[in-house]
Amino acid sequence: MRKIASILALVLPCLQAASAIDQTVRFGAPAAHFTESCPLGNGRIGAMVFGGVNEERIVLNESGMWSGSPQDADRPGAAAALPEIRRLLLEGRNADAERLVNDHFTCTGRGSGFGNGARVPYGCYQVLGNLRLKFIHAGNDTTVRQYRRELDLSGAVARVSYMRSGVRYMREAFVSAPDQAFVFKIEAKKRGALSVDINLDRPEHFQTEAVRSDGLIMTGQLDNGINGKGVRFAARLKVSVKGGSMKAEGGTILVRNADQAVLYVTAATDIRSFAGRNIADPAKTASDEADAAAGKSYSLVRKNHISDYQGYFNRVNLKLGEGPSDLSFKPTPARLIELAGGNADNALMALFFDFGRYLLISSSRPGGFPPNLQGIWAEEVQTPWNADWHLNINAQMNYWPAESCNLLDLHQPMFAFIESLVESGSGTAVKYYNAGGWVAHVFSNPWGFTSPGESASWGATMTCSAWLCQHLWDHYLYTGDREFLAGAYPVIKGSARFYADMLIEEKKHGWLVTAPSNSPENTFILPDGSRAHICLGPTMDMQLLRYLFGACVEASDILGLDADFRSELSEKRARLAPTRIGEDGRVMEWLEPYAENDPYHRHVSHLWGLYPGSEITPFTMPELAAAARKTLDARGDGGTGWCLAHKLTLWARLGDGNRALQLLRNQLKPAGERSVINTSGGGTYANLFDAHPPFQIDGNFGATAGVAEMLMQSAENEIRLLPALPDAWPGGEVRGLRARGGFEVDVKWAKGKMTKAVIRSIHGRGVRIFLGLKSVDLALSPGRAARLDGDLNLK
Ligand code: FUC
Repeated sequence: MRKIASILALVLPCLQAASAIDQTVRFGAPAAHFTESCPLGNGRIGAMVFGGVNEERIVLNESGMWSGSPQDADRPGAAAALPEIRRLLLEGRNADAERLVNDHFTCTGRGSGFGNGARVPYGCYQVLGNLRLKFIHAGNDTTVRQYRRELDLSGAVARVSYMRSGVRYMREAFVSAPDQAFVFKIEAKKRGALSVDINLDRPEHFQTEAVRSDGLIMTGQLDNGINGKGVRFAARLKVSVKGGSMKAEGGTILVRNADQAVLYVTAATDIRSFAGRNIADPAKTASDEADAAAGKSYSLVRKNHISDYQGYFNRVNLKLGEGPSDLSFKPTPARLIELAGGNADNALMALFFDFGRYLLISSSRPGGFPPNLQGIWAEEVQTPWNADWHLNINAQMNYWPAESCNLLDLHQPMFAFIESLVESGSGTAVKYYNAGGWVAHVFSNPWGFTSPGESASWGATMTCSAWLCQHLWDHYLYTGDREFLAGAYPVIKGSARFYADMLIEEKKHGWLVTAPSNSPENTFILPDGSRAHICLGPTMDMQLLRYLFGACVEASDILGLDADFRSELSEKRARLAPTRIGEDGRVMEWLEPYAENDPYHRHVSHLWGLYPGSEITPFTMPELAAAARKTLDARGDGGTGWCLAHKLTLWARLGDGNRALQLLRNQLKPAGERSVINTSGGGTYANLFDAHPPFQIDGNFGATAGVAEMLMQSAENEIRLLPALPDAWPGGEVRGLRARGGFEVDVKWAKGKMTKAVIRSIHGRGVRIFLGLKSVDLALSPGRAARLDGDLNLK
């Protein structure tokens, strides 16, 4: 290892701009299903473009479209059952303990409606509505020629074009963040050839009225689960035409013989957001915003949208192989099918990586809600699992690429959400565990739900709040932002307080363990053959608490606060049950060597410490890393979309690029139209949405994070370049990834070997760079950069 004391080079530019890469999702036909349509979004307003020739349907979304209302779902008297539940667990009577948990330690009332919460206080995220356009085409020839539909990720614009009766028709759509509007331009390339009827509707609870001759307003109120008086919403359409005429008839806008029409759709709800937007009169807000957007020229609104979006998207650039291949111009669904058939299409993998970044920019903007199970895109009223925030991996996975893919500022909605749980979570902590601090269990909503779920088998995981706190500490590791840390510290401390209070000592080793708990959704077999879930100190809990206590100790030290609590946590941290290897050579999922009921279970929770945690690495803990490999081999390479993405990140952390690529390939398998819940059929839909199935967005984000982990990994003082490069990616380059410690990293490689790298310091200083077994120490001042060659020599 060579030591370099200081580097005087001025900040170097990124590696040369990658030669043109194709970043377009293409289709040769209109969408027949939601999962074939093109998603657009500005973090709050979402739109799915189907691109039908005679009838266009745009599914509209607004992130505040939540039914339900605040509820107290904490079960009275739960804490009274706690001593007995714990006694039974300490005696190894898990099945008896589980019965008590089911009877006394779950949520009360209607809970989450067992995942069907649309009409109970838990509520569900749901569709805003449909913008429907019925075209009256001129001419008698009904044949449609040259149909194309595409989603251009480089500018976040969707387009449709076709010829009919000798006339070219073109549509262009985007959702602007600067103008808070969905904007849709429709043109006929022949004068007067555009005639269309325009409507706004939704499945229930709405009315649509015309506003003058050029607009519509749809208003309504969602069910709050009590008396029907839930969130009020409005969607406002304003149309401007060139040529021809326009009038309103009933609830429809009729455009006749025009050359062009531009539609602006705005939307608002009066839901109380975690930060920022609190709207008193949704109809007024939506109308004001529609007037403001429509008052500007289309080209200006479009230009501002593209520059806002590219401010995020262009921070990172990935090229796998040479420029656009012939394949790039094929419809994406066909490329998915050919990839599954064994075709090499690295550009499709790069496109999938970009798609995850695109989705985060489109569904997570400061001041808004974090993306839910479906991001912001839903077509139903009762969405699967309420399209809520599931906290035993899913909501967290949505933010896995936020820091490494240089979208750090888009992590904010997650932080605001976490903070929103503290108040109700403090009540839940006392009422169930007689503990201080705050806790959240398996799922939550905008109404502050923190109680356990309805069933012990999945609802009793109580380290979900510790997992959430990882996002706060990790953001600090990336940014070094002390002010942020000072703001986040009370939340981290409150979480650590809860666990420090609720841990108990198990008998065999005197380790501190959580109780009652479960290892997310997995079932084990007890010695008498019975099945159970409830246990003491599952491995995931212990790994999470080592992370949380460690983070809290460091944070309190940095901020110079709470010395006594720091010692308490350090002491308790050292007594947490360790991650152990079982007789079968695998990482133990539970404290006891139980057999799992389903050896292929999708949750690989006991490898949390490998990813997204950091306690297991092949460099510091080779035995555990080897046990993690065995664990993954035994679990197999199948599962839901998010499960495949998790396994991809795990193999990347183990440094096995070929296996990581295998998981990515598995995830890219075409999922067809399947939308029925299935726990082993993961894949990718025609529009590149991740398939649980059904559509669930976490896998998209997890895969993007996984690809980033294949190319670069970082810990507090180290950066690993190309740690898991598969043989099938012999050449390429990535620019702009972010590393913990405050660095930006570009890497270029050819014939499977790194050829150069640039490390730019944002605020970082000392860092050790690894390339395989070689390493070099850099000392950089903020604003400076180092350029390295393929042998880690400074250039
Ligand atoms: C978790 C998973 C399920 C599903 C649900 C939304 O609980 O176990 O597979 O993703 O969240």
